[in-house]
Amino acid sequence: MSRILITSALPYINGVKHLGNLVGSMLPADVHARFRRMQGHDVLFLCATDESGSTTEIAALQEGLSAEEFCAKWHDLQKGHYERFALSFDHFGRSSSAQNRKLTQAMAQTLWEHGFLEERSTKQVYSRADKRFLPDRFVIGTCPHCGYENARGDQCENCTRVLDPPDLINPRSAISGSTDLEIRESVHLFLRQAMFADKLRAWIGSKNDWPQLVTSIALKWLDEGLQDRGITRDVDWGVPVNAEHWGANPEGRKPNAEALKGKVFYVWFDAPIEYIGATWEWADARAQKQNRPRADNADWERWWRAPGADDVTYVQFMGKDNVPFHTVGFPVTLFGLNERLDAAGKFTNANEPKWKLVDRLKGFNWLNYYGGKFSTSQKRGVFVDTALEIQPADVWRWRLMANAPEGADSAFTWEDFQTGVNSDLANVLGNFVNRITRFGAARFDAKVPAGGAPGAAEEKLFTEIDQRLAALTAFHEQMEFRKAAAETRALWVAGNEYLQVAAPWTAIKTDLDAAAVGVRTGLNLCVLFARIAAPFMPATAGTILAAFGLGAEALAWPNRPAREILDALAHGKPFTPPDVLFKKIEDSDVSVWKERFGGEASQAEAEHAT
Ligand code: B3M
Ligand code: ZN
Repeated sequence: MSRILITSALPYINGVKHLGNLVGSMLPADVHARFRRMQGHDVLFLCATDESGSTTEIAALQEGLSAEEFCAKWHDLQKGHYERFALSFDHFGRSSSAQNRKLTQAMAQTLWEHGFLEERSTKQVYSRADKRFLPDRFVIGTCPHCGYENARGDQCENCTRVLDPPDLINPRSAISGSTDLEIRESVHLFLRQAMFADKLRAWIGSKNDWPQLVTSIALKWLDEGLQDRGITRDVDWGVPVNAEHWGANPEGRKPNAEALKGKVFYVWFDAPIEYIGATWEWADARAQKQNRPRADNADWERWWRAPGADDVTYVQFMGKDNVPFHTVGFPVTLFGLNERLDAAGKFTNANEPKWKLVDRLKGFNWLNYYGGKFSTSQKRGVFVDTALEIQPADVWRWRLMANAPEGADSAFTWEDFQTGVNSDLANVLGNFVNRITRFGAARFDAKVPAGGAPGAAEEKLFTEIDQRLAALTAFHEQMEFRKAAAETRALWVAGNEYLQVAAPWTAIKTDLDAAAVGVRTGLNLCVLFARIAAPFMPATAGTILAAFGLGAEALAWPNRPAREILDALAHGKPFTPPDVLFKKIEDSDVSVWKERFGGEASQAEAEHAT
């Protein structure tokens, strides 16, 4: 047993997330967390809403709420959505928490004192019409790299390049649409990323289990020449810069607190720190349950700081656009806390407990809706609230993970959804459980039959199950989710094939012992199938186990030989056939849903969707 820290990229606070957001980080992180818990590891699984930044301010303006009100409202709504999707976070925090504010400010101070922050006078876009600076997403224009016309000032959604608002061609205000803009000078703090290029390259080079998608994005950033990044902004909403408390840097200079007054940290500076902030929030919440006012620092530092955290494996999940911030931005923050510049400007060890960096990083491509993007504005595609109005969470979880955009972008279509759900769930898993439990109830008095001994059909089954379980375990450990789903299904199929051969319904006419072995093996297969389904479909797993009087304690990952697994239920143990597990999706459902959520988009629509 080891300790595993799992984080999912933090969803932006604004609005309801779509299924592509879900399958690109939170859902696979949950599947992995559940799998690791079942293996008996000590898992801490965290997420939070990402609340700082221009996106929040813009969305709050549109809803006529203050940023605080907006965040409070949407945090609760999002938390509810994820609970209904059975995402098993140990804590779902907020990047605006007091804990994260303290951490962000303290870390910035340390980075300054270690010599890794610099003040620079910068050119910012100022809107005369809006009477304010327009950082990041407050400016929209044409991407100078790929020509995409709706690029936002912080990052081009089309080519994923990181931008600076003055880079945009034909800029306009995202608040008013005004093009009456000017460039003004403003002092900002810059994180001196460029000097970490060699350290980053060596660190990334040491990660030989990272997927190629992740490594190539990270190296592309380094190859393009790492830029220092501005980590402060001229806006009101966010973590305030409190430079008046900071000490001198290695050159003996204090920051110009006056010039930095009223600014906040950039969202991508404080958001990853919330992974640590959420750990602190979790520790505080737990302390309160134990009637302590707050946690000791050691309670959360044991997940993050050496030497206490040396046995922790830290795994991050995210969509591909987030990869640079996790392979370059956040690691530089942590490097900069762990080391310092000496007076001569050389790296030296900072004599503090070291912060832990990510060990394994899983990135995802995009899930598209038919040929185009999911689009909030055009109401195309399925969002996490409405999805649950038409199908249970487990069905979505299964289908999304079986079709996860892992090696490449993938597309959601209602036709695939129907085929996948009907064949994998209704016909294969659902039908198996239904058939064997009903037959067993009718002919063996709803008790696990005794009698008989495994024969040739069972021996063949044991061999196949042993091989496939080993493969499935490895796929989960490697976080190869499509392969894990395919192998899970292959195990269910193997069970169906076995029942065809063992055919207890035929055997019972001539050989009661053979029928007993077939039913007993089949019932034990139900339990096994529930356990391997559990990371994907926790509710269904619970329903199947409950049919055998088993609770959550039975949710251990199967790691014994099939011969034992498939004779584990006590002979004579009563069971109750569950109701039909999955309802078939009809063609008529598909037409209704296509009408409601949109179907194949025209080329023009697909190109303009955002
Ligand atoms: N909120 C971006 C996103 O949801 C961002 C992730 C932050 S992770 C620290 O795509
Ligand atoms: Zn672009």
